[in-house]
Amino acid sequence: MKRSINNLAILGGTSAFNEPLYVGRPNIGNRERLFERLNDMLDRRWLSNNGPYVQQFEQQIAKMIGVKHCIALCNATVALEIVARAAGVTGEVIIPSFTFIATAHALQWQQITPVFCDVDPQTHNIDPQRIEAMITPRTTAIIGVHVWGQPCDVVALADIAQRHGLRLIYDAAHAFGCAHQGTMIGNFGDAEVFSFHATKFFNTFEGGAIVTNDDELASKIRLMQNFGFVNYDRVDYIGINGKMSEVSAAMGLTGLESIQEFIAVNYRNYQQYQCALSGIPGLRFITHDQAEKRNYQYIVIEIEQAITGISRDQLMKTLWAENVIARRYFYPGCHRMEPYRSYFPHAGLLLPETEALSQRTLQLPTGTAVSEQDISTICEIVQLSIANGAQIEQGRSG
Ligand code: T4K
Repeated sequence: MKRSINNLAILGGTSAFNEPLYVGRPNIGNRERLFERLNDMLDRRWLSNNGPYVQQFEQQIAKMIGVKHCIALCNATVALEIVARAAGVTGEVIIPSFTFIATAHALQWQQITPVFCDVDPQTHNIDPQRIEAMITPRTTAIIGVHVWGQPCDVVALADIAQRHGLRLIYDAAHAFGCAHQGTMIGNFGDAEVFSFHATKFFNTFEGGAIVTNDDELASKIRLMQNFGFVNYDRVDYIGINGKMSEVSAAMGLTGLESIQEFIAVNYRNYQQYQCALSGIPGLRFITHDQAEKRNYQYIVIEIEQAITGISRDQLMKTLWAENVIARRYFYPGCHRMEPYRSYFPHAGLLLPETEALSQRTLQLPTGTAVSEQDISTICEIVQLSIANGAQIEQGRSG
């Protein structure tokens, strides 16, 4: 229990947790089912290259999303690269800077220039009103990112893409299992990309998928992820090795059997955090539309130092001292990381909301590895830190 500021570890008290509590601890499904699958896989000696588990996994995801094609891949970063190439994307692509660096790197890795667009401070997603000013003759696509699983303004983005003849792709790394007005994420734009990395609420160790309703795009992607091979002796495109392994698909099939349970735990945690942290002046708790399907995999708060007296970074240090490894995704914004900061040293001038947002957001631990008691303690630390913000900033206990 942290009832007094003197108990805070940053001011000399004992850490609230003996072991670190992480953002993104993997959810693990039924181990016996996983081991059964792995045994079958070893018995049949089919470990990769479009094996039976990958095929089942793709079919189950396509069914769950209600989409025509799902191509399972080794991770979402390679998936973004493949989809960009398959969709004929070149030149410049408009993306938010408030995203994981992989969105930008996937483009730059192929000599495509990411052009950073500002975000809507309410939703944290790319602001459609700012996109058109960034379109140049070299622009070939927009990549929207459904940050924290909140869908982008898909109608406005589709309208801009259509009017300017641009490809529209979504980085849906955070949005597996989410929906927009009843339609599952995965059905928007030309294609959408999911991440099944270990830290996502649903994981395949490493993994990702491209989903699309476009037959031609799907068949190109399928060839490209396997070096471009049409058959043993014929290659039609420059391809890469983007394949998902059978081990990953076995984990995925097992995780799919528990996915509702993972979401239910995340939802319960979300409600507990919301209850404890809403109504605190200067703290904004990012809420989700509960009428829509959401995965609740990120607990996100914003800290307004002018009101709380404590900065986001000081609150993060205070939590780390307690062994709560809160994160500040996506600080400082892609445009402030290399190589982009050297390429576009003044990009920040066009990104005021991104710059401000990346100074005030913080993510707290959730998922099946975090207990109700853990969350109570984390919330107590946050409440206590904000109630004594100015003193903690000064390193004093009063
Ligand atoms: N687009 C977006 C919008 C994304 O957010 C991401 C990935 C991508 C694209 C690319 O997807 P992938 O190519 O990865 O499929 C993590 C993840 O590595 C990354 O996948 C994720 N987004 C990003 C938001 O977060 P970091 O920088 O937090 O570091 P990481 O993965 O080392 O681990 C974070 C914490 O999780 C660790 O401190 C401990 C804990 N952890 C991690 C692993 C891997 C565990 O407890 N167990 C584990 O097995 O990036």
